Amino acid sequence: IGFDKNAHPNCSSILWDNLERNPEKLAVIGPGGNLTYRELVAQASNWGNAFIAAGLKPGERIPFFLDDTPVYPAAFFGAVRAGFVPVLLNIQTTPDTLNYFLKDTEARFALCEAELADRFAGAVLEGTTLETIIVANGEAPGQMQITAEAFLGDSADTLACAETAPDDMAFWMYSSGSTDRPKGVVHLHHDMAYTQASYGRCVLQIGPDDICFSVPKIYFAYGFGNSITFPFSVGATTLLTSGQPRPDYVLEMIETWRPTVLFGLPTLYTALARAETLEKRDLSSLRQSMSAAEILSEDVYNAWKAQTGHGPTEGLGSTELLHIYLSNALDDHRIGAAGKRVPGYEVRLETPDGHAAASGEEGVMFVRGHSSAPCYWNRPDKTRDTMRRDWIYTGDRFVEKDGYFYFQGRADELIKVSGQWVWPLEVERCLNEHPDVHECAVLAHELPDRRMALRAVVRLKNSGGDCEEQTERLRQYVKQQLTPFKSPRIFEYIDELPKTGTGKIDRLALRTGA
Ligand code: 3SK
Repeated sequence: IGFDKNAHPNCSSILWDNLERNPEKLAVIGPGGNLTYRELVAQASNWGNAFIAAGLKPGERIPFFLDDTPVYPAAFFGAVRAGFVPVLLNIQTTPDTLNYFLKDTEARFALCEAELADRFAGAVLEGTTLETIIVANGEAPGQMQITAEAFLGDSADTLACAETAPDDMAFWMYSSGSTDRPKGVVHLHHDMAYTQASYGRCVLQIGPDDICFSVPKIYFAYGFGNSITFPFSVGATTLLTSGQPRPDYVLEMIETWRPTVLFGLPTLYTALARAETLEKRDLSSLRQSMSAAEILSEDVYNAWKAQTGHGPTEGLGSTELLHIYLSNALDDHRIGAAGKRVPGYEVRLETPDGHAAASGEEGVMFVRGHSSAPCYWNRPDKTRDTMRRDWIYTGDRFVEKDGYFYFQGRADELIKVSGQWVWPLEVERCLNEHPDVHECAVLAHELPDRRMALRAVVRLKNSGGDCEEQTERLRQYVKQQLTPFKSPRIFEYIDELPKTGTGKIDRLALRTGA
């Protein structure tokens, strides 16, 4: 892909380059306000200067506990240009984990959304080094809190770039494991530009006239690329919206702001495809839609295509690689596949005995590319497990056919039922094809005699009716489509499956009943 790492000593150039290229163009639009590139650079400079004036040291971390408003890119680019390290936190974090993040980052300054400012109190602050909480988009009533306006004061709206290098630490995100506490994923100054040179340029292909709308938030690596890296790299516009992305709200935002590219996850497309008002909505501004993280079901793909003229282009990435490394193409899509290798990334599948998997044979995926995080912060054990020389061990199992990769589940998710192994994903896919099922998750369930069984947690399209009959229908369906031992023993019905802050089904919450 012809990438020169040395041309990217500080990732703020992704924003600053627009000052010459198109200063009067809209960089950000949305309910939280519009900003031209000139205005956004000025605000980013205010933030960078204010952090310097507050006495932050080079490399010092600043946790961001922010929703998607113009403050996010302004404070992010100001911080990195001045040599500080934003830490992008999931705003749905529990108090206990927030306390852990604050301690892990050893931060003195944090930036938080006014609506969430009351979280920064009591046990959340215990044992941390926090001195100042800068509150954006509202009042700052709490202990140690100061409004963004007061913090920024009359700081200058030009900012010299700190002397950073391409391999210096630029920002962190946290990657959550299903059992362990989250790990701080360290990204370097050249990583954003690499995701643009690979996925951005080779797959996404947006241009300056595009308006990008990422429903997944900026704190999620996927949303970060969609809302910040890709639009700003080409002088396009990003639509930022805050609050819960309920389907009707998302549809209303599309009608109002007329984005050209939509980014979502399968859970979003499933909800949008089934929204009662969908057919009445004007979605004609959208010329492409992108999906990641999980595989879309065929009916949702087709429903979206029927409504917009295009199916969502699916890909798969990770926080460790910063963005997508497997993707379908805009004009060539295999339903059910995560896609092909994205140019700029090498991928390989390894069988359990350590050999390279042949085509059609299953293996665990390793990925290599110049946007990969070099380590997890302060976690040498986890770093050793995942960062193997310059390869990242993903823990995802795939089969490759004709260059397309088909996800088979996680390497650590196998469940033994009646002495035979079952991949929950296979059963979920089968149940999702049933016309009564909106979405579902299949989990391990330990019986009183210690044997394992399958438990399906199902959201039906229409609730009500006889539960036992419904269960029997679903049980028989799986038996016929797959094989009897793969049919879940236990069925539970639920109005809404819990989701993680990034929109994936929250298996941990389903497992622990949290
Ligand atoms: O889950 C994904 O597919 C993903 C995509 C882009 C960036 C980050 C992630 C986790």
